[in-house]
Amino acid sequence: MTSIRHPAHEPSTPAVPRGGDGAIRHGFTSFYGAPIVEDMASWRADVGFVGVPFDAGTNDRPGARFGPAAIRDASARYHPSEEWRGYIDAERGVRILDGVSMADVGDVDVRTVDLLENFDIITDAARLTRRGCRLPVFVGGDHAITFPIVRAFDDAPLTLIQFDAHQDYTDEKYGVRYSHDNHMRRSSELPHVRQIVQVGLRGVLERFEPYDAALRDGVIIVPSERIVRAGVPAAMAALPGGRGRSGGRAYVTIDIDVLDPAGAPGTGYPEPGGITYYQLKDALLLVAERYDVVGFDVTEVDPVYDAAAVTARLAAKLMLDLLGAIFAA
Ligand SMILES: [Mn+2]
Repeated sequence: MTSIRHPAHEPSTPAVPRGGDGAIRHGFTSFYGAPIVEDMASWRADVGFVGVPFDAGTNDRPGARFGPAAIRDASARYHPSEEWRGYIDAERGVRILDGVSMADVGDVDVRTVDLLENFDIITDAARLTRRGCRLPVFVGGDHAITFPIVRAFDDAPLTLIQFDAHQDYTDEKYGVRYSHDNHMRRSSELPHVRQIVQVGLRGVLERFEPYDAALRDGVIIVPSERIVRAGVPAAMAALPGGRGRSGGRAYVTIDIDVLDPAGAPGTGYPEPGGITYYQLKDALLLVAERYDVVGFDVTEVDPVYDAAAVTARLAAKLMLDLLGAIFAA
């Protein structure tokens, strides 16, 4: 009987228990198979992933709390082999993330407590994560999480760039001020948020106040249809900043519903229309070229409404695309 054995008996992933090289790997998933952080005081990595399994800010269809688990699972087949030498972007013929180290920090310790108490926990988790890595990546969760995350980036001014079908700029509705429909307005009130850019807006708005307020506040709006009709470079010409990242620091927040729900059905608020995966990828790469991206999040992936896990897989791929552009030489 012949035994089939890996020639060098090398581990297929760094997620291996001590002594298990080449024979045993961890059965639990981490983002992209990245090593799991075991000591918050001593870890260091270029990229730190943290899940935010929170959807108490959703006002219609819940389930985004399962987003981190679904995206971890979907990302497992994207783990880089060959000693973390990154990947080859097969479409552009370039190597990405070569030598860039990644770690999975874990999930924010969301609890059955008051909404604002959970926000404080999320902000604390974001600050802790920032300490160990150059670029933290937050995986939601509903979009309400972006405000407590952005709060943790208060050491210097930044531009907040949002990809979303919806503005999420409502000040207050029925006394609610902190849902996934309010977070951009709350972030706009933070002194370190100097400019807001909203990409992908579409649909109809029943209330005029949020839209008018955004215009009054100098928010730059790039509607979805402009991207579809004019193309990404022309539509994104409205953004300040140019090559060489002269736009300064930016935090990027991606609501997966910016995409056409035909291609990304797994989300709580599907909105007809929207952009394609390639258009979003191009727009993200353009942002990474013009700005110094200091962190980003992906929100509103909801496996409860997903079909064949395509939305989670898409999110996992987009995160790699954006990381590749951020760490491009
Ligand atoms: Mn949103």
